[in-house]
Amino acid sequence: MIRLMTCLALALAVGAGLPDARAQNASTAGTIVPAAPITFTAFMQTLAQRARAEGVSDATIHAVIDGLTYDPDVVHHDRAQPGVSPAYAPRFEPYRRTHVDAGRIARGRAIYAASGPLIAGIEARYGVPGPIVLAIWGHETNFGSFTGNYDLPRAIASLAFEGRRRTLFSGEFIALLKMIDRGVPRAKLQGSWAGAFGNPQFLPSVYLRVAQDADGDGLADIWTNRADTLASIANYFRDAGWRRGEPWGIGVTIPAGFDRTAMANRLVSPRCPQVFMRHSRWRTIAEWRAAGILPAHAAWPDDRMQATLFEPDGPGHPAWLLTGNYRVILDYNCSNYYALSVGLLADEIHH
Ligand SMILES: [Ca+2]
Repeated sequence: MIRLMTCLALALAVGAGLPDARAQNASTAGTIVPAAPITFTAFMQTLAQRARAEGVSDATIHAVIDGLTYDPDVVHHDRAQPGVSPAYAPRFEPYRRTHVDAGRIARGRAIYAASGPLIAGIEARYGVPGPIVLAIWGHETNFGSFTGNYDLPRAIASLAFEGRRRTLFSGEFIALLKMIDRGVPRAKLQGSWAGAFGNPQFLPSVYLRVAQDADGDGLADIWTNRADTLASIANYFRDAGWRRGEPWGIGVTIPAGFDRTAMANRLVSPRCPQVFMRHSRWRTIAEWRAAGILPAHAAWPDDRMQATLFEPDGPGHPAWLLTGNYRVILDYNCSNYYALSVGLLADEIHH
């Protein structure tokens, strides 16, 4: 899923009647929300109006919005999301054990072996390695084992109405209506409480932007069709800047006495700062070699490639040099452990 880990959960009163105090707070923060309380039904009419202005058909608008109700369960989940604390960094190793596990590796390898021509075609067309695409599928839904059973229009409308991320989810609701206009059957629109759906857990706007109809039957079916699913993930990666033929990263060993302070990154990223602050500054592979770093298993990539050093569990534990392609995995889901574990699962599938 393209998880939208916005940071600080606001301390808000619970209740389905909503907006007032929250709308005021959001207004002062510059978010576009109505100043006065508004009912769910009235709010849906504002979305209907916007959808109509953006060219969504009346038939779709009525079919989805008429009778749609607010789902307090979705908002309950949203509020239970943990905030991100810079001081709290759990260890990577337990995460790796549960995400790069024997079951996922075996299933990934089996699909890889059984889908040779399909994966070769996708690699040629999009320039993204099949194992990376499979590792995303494995992480998002365990290869389609769990894709979510919330009704998407209801979940997304409820998140939009609730107001914490109203601008985001209002846009996603309109995108969802456009999906129906584009021919996606209403019955397909099931997903997570957070509005992500299908094998790759896309949000509606992502579906509209990158989903692919690889088998040519007229529907980009990321729910049940393997070719469409894999091509859609690969297209996401190509779109996000994956560089053909380059690795995501490489496991390395660090020499005794290595000066980590000299390599510390002092830039603060505007996007996902807590994720990027854990990486060193960028150096070429040649520079890392010159500093005495050695590959742990694989051969060195091209000397001119840029990479950052990441030691998730600190000195004396496994270390990786991460390339620009690692940043593309972070674009899919901005979490170091997710991205590292996707890369490591891909390596296992490729073996
Ligand atoms: Ca298709």
